[in-house]
Amino acid sequence: SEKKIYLAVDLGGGSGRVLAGEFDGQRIELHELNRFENRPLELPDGRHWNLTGIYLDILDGLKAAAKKYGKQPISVGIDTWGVDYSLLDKDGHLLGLPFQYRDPRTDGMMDKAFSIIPKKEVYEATGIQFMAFNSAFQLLSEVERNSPALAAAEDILFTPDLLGYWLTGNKTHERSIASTSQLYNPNTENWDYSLIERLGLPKRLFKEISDAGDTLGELRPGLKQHTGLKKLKVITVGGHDTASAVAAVPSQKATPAYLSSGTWSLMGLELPKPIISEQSFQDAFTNEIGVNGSVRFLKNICGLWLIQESRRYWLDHGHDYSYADMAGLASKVEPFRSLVDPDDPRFTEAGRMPEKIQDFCRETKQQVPETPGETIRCIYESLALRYAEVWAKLPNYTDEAPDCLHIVGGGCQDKLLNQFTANALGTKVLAGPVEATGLGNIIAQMMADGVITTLAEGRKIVANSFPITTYEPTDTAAWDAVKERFAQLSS
Ligand code: LRH
Repeated sequence: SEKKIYLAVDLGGGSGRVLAGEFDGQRIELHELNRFENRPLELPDGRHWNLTGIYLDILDGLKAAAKKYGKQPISVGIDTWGVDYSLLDKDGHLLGLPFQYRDPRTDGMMDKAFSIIPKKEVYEATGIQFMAFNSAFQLLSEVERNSPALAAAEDILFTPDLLGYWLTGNKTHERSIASTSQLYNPNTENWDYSLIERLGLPKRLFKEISDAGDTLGELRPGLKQHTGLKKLKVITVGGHDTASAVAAVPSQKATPAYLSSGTWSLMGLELPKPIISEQSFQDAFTNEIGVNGSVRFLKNICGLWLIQESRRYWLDHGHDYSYADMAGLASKVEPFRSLVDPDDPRFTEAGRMPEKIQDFCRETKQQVPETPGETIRCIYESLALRYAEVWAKLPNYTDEAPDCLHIVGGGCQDKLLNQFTANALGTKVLAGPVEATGLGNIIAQMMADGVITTLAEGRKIVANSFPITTYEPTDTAAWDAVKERFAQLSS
């Protein structure tokens, strides 16, 4: 019988891709139709996303789909990084290029927000970990500077919603991406209008929320012509990339433990209901919404951003290291020479990464990493130790204490980091699939198409379709011995 073809647009902070998933009734095979860099735009007014360029890259991917599959593709879904949004006027015109979450316009905005509404209350309403770049604080910065765009706006569309609008002409807020805003209440399952009003944000922007699996619309007629696709449904999927990644975690457990590894490391549990408690507040856990109504109870950890930015720095200084080169250099360095707190705020901003790591080590009276190998080893070990800290807290939030960690996403190709993670956790690590985000995007479309009915079925198909590599912990005593030293760094 004919295969069913689903298309996935998956945009990460560093790169984007358009994928085709071919489903033969048992297994999914993935094909890459287009892959492109997502390069930040530095303009006089700040850091933006080049979304119109990305839109053209997406159309190129759709063209490639038409060429490869003719009339076959059933639908497409779009997922992107979280929190960023675009403002549109009453006629659907874009009011300026969207800002990037790493733009410093949010400096001081959390404190400003907490002077209006106590921190604890914001957490009780949203269950979201406080990150300076959450949409709530980006929007507050627009209020503070009397942004003309905000005054003229009739709609706010998060990145996957904006691209969906450009493809179909229809606007929506998809739930998983809405939940990254820190304006969504996971208990009432709606926008928190009281929070929105108290922050002085225009209530009119926040409209009806749709769910993964809903149909957004058909590809606009002009785009059918342009791409050569005769028909194509656009489905709202887990629009937040992390929601899509978690949807494809190849586990059959009720509350699987995962690490979605890319620019960020998102580590946590999938839970049936939000947990917003004194303890989750103290531990700073987030409750984002998953596909199929689940809750992604997780922590944002600064992830491979540390590596990506170091690589970019060395490239600017004339050295082009591949990821394999970097792992090779790191493996030759003596263990636990220098450690950093990966979540130290200085690392969030772009630039000077190896120098900032040196500064941190100097200030904390450690050996200062001088070579790329020493720097990379420091990053890997520090990340693994941070994962272990978060891991240790997870059993407090589930009856089914996790006995293995699934690492999914691009970062799971990093064998040395996988092994370090198993060692630091003292637990088995299962690595794969690499393209979990694209697969979770496709699973939501398969549910919309009626070929599967539950997430569990989708996960089984993923597990049957892609290799998973197991890492058993080794050397755990040596890792346990540095945990105290590491804990001192993050106070
Ligand atoms: C990962 C991610 C993460 C968000 C961050 C802004 O790509 O979506 O879940 O917190 O980007």
